[in-house]
Amino acid sequence: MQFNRKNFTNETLLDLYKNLLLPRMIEEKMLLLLRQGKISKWFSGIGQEAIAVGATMALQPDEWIMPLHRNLGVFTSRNMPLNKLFKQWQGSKDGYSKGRERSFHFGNAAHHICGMISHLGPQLAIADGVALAHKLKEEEKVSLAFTGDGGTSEGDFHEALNVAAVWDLPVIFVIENNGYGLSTPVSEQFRCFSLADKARGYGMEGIRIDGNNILEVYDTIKGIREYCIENQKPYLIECMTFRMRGHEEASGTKYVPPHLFDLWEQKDPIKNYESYLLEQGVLDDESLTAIRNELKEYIEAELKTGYASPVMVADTREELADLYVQPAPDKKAVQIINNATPGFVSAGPGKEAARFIDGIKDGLYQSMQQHPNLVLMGQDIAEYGGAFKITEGFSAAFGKERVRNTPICESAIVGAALGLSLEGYKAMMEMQFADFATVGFNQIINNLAKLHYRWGQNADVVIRMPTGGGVGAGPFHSQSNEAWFAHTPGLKVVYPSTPMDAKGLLIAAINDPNPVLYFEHKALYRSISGPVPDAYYEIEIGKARLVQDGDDISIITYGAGVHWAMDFAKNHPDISLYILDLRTLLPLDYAAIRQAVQATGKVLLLHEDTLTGGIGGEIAAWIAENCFELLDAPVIRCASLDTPIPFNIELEKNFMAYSRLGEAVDKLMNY
Ligand SMILES: Cc1ncc(C[n+]2csc(CCOP(=O)(O)OP(=O)(O)O)c2C)c(N)n1
Repeated sequence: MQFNRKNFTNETLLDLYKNLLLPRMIEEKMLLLLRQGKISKWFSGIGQEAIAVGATMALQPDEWIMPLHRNLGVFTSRNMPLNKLFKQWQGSKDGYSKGRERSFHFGNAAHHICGMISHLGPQLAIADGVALAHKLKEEEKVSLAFTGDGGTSEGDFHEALNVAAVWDLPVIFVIENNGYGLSTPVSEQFRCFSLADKARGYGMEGIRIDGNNILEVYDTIKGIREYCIENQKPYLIECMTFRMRGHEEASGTKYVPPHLFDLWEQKDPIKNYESYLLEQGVLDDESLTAIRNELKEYIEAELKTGYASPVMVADTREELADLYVQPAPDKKAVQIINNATPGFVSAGPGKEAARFIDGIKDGLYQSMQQHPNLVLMGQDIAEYGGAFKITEGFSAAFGKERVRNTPICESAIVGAALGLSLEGYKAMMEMQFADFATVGFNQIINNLAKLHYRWGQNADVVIRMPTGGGVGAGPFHSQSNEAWFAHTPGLKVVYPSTPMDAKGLLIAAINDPNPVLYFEHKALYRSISGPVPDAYYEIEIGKARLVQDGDDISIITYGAGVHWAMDFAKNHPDISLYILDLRTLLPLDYAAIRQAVQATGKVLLLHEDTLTGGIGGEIAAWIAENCFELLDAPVIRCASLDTPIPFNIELEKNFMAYSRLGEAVDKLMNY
């Protein structure tokens, strides 16, 4: 192995050596403890340490790194205390994730390390968001994300690199090519000769280097860091290496031809560098022994502290409370409108008859004025104004840096939104249609939703979801998919039905530092209107609205359902309907639901979403469990047919819940 010390001082060379040796020595110890059952899973990075260590040392300590499961060297080179790391690996309460996450699936903002989720590829786009934040703040910083050779086959790799290239982001993508996925060799993973060649396809620079040569890794990444900052461009680095152990300790290495271990043993990053330093006279036998002893002592002392963790006692209240970050107490200069009384709150000096779409637009516009750190992202949202023209005029008013057209890559944009949030931005993403959330699903469900619970970091992200049918748009532009998200702990799901709520709930969603999915029914955009105050105000998330009082039946609904119920009431003055608009689906307003049950003793749950697994089933179960004594009839659900939503207008009408509303009301009335 050829080393080139360039003009690095002895101190730098030694510093690199110590940082390289530490994760190896920790791992050797952990492998022992693993056999003793003291820790559970372990993903070995033995043989690959030069990449994690070299990359981390080449960056500034306040630049974000998105590591993976084999990157112990990132954590140690960022000087995370081993005792706490050890607590993390044991699943202790005082580890980095309060015992909620395993091995390396955690991050820590103080160390600028973003924790991975198991799915590997999602790390890459988060780095895009962080780099975008640096770009917007005109900071001289990069972000750096890791992937394995296997991970490069994921769509997330493609999306993240493409966005970084298109947006000229200073982000470094590091591929650790160790020849295998879990057991799958690279010959069964991709067809290109070199993964670095992929860079050219995205319009960025790429390079392949020896990942076992610490000086080469360190020096290359230092140089690339400067390039990325100076040129405001991303860079792809393929580091050739080899994994000397199995995918994880239980999986073995039978699939690897033995001669490869012999070959790569010769290329061991630590042994080779050690020999070089001895040869150069930077190290001698004595100093070598002293360093090893020093690290050994450090490890033993830290483990002793690490063992001294309190016994885990589960506290359900704390488990639930940690789903969300609490908003900062100084936040509330904003007026909160909470109309628990029937009808609308007075419109104030604002518009008397604004359309639903105007409410959304108003809320978004005022939020952009209130929060200079709010960035909007979505397909065609800049000059074109978005598919529904909600952001029309925004790019002229706030600039294209803050109102960003995106390539068609929902997953990367949700990831980028999270990255922006890590750097103190607020991000709003417009899904062009709620249906397309499927291709950003993983980032929403597994990253945004679980982040705070997993390692205490919030995701200050709103995703706007133009949803619903009634517009003859067929199965992929009409779905009601709110139940997917209402089922996911850690998200908030809001769904306004009036222009006034549309504005106030959007403002509240943007002010909320947690991830919020904001559903906006497309058929309501221009078909309904109502009062919208000019003021910058919030409608409180988690509070339902009593639309009208009544004695016969309580309809609990949301979105378009509210208007169906109101129309039905108008057309059937002989039936006295109590109508409750949920407004928020996660968390539900159980007090208001209980009141609705109490009011009439007969409950009809109405929603446009399909029946099976819809939110109505959940509420029905809650009522049965908690309000049984208040019921005079079984809870009835009126929902859309359990089919995809059809295109033909007659078929669509037949699909829709409203076509069976009269039937459902009759059934309850006659009970
Ligand atoms: C989306 C997804 N699919 C499959 C897996 C299971 N899995 C975990 S690691 C791994 C291999 C990853 O290979 P590579 O990216 O080359 O990284 P390495 O483990 O070799 O460092 C697989 C298949 C996963 N975690 N996520």
